[in-house]
Amino acid sequence: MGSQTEVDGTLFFTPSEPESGRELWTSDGTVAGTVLVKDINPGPGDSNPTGLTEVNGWLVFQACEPSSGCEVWRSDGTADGTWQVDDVVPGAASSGPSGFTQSGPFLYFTAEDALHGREPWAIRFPPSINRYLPAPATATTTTRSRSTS
Ligand SMILES: [Ca+2]
Ligand SMILES: [Ca+2]
Repeated sequence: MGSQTEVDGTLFFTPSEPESGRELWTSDGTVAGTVLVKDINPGPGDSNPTGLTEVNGWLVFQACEPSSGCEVWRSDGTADGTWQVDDVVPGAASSGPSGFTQSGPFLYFTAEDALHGREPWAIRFPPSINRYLPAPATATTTTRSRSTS
């Protein structure tokens, strides 16, 4: 079980394995090309990726890990290219993002925080730039605002 989607001919799916738990995998259709992208929640705990959605040639999804909870992640199919887009509810609490859609420079989704409840959010993405930036840079190169529409 788990969700799956295809981005540029690459299949992403979320099997559960004893060593890594339920994590993001990718496959090009061959056995050798079927690999764990990243053990987002290190060890046997699940990151349980859900809501796998193609947005401008990369994958956006929700994943969970202990330090930040369940938040927005993206992947280009490599470990280095898989990182958390934003910790919408800072720290271990989860925003539970879902319903990812892309419109213009924005990624839209719904997320929940204590102040607003579940509401629409938008993150500005210049994908042609972000796609190739190393992970630590994302915190300073993405800006976030609540959707007003
Ligand atoms: Ca894991
Ligand atoms: Ca969080």
